[in-house]
Amino acid sequence: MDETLLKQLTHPPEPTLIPQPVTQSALPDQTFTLQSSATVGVVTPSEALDRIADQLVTQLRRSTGFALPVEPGTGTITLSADGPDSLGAEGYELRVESSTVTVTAATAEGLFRGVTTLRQLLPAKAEADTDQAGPWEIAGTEISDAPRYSYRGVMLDVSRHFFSVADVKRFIELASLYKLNRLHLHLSDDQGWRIQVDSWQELTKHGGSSEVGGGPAGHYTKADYAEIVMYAADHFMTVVPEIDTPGHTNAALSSYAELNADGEAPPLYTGTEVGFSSLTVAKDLTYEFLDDVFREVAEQTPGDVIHLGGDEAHVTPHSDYLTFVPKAAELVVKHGKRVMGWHEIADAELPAGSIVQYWGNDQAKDEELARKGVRQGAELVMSPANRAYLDMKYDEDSPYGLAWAGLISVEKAYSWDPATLIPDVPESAVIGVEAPLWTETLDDLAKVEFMTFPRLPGIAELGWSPASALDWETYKDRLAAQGSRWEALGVNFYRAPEIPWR
Ligand code: TNX
Repeated sequence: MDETLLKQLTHPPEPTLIPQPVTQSALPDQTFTLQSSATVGVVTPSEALDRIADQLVTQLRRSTGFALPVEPGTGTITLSADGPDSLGAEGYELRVESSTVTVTAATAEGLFRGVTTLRQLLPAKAEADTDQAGPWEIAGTEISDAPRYSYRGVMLDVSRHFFSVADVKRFIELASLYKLNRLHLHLSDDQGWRIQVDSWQELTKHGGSSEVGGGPAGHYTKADYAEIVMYAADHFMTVVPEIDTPGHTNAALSSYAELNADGEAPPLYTGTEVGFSSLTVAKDLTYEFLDDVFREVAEQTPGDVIHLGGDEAHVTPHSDYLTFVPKAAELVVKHGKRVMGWHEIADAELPAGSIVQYWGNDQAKDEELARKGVRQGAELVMSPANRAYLDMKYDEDSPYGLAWAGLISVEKAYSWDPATLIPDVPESAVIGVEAPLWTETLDDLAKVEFMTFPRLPGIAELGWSPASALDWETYKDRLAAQGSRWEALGVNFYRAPEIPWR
């Protein structure tokens, strides 16, 4: 038999990683096979490293049935966070040889990213939760990797429809498989208030009782939120909580009559219109309210950012809006956090260290607001609605989703460069990307998964991989290989016809 053909037949298929690593080369004559006798070694164990090892073996024990003991020092698979600082906070090196696998990083976070890569190198059935037959082969390879951007996020709107802690945890698990590191939770909107605030208890008692379509709704207690924050941290994702202001506030206004200009509480709202509500900019109580809310949210949030919304304040007079944003922002800063907001906030004066989230649709006025933010010294996170919005339909036949920003195919979601999308923005101003998932039309996790997969991995790659690695033709082949992983994980993904699924 011809030698290359023999090699193709005996060698496992080429690795198909998402996001594409910075460098990867094959070690052609080496194939690693995970055996029942394998061990996982942790060099210089610590709580964080032990947890990473534990997450890995917990999954691999399920699918392989192997014992996979975790031991200090080197093992068949060795995890080390003693690597050089030159790898950066999230960088790692991974080497797969005939008899060993080594993942090296400078930090626990970097090690976690490397282990994420290792999981993708294993056969897809390694992600299953029941015993599978081997062999568990990985083609020899050498990888050196680090992210392009520090902010790689996904947003879940838990206000329009409420999602349980278990749902959010599953969402975290799936997002972290693609090296995302921020979970933005849209915790309040017209349709529902979702986070407990002890000093304003009606927010959840009353304001948490509604959602789009009048379904069961709900809210997170402080214990629930702490559980989400910790689970995210265990997956090296930082929670960015959003309290949307001054618009998108009907649930709060309905909970407290005194927050309204006329002192009358509007009814709860279960529709899907936007832009009809506003906090009362001239009332002192508005800022006492936000002081309490931001303080309690800040206390429970280890991350350094609070998102104050700021979008679509259509019934707030613009001069009021320009008064409101700096005052609200000052309260966020007072409680020790950086301000993040949708790009409308850039028209107002922003405190140092602010982050502007661009959600425009190629319109000049939105791009100009992003530039105005940058001129003030703000950093930019890119969430262009016509590319990164996971709630837009894929095509006309999509069973749910919206279409106001257009139809977003898998190719369209992937084919843009965060650094150059907005003209005349210096590259250094862009700190990353985020894919928002609004849930007006999504009332369960299966629908959330359908809109998220397969588009989210593309946004994750835009956030991680170097611009030179971004290429739709090769990406769609790599994406095709993820399908069997999602089958093993039970993900309800959309089998988009543009992807050559295997
Ligand atoms: C616009 S994007 C909104 C949300 C909607 C979304 C639906 C943004 C900052 N505001 O209130 O849910 O469109 O796609």
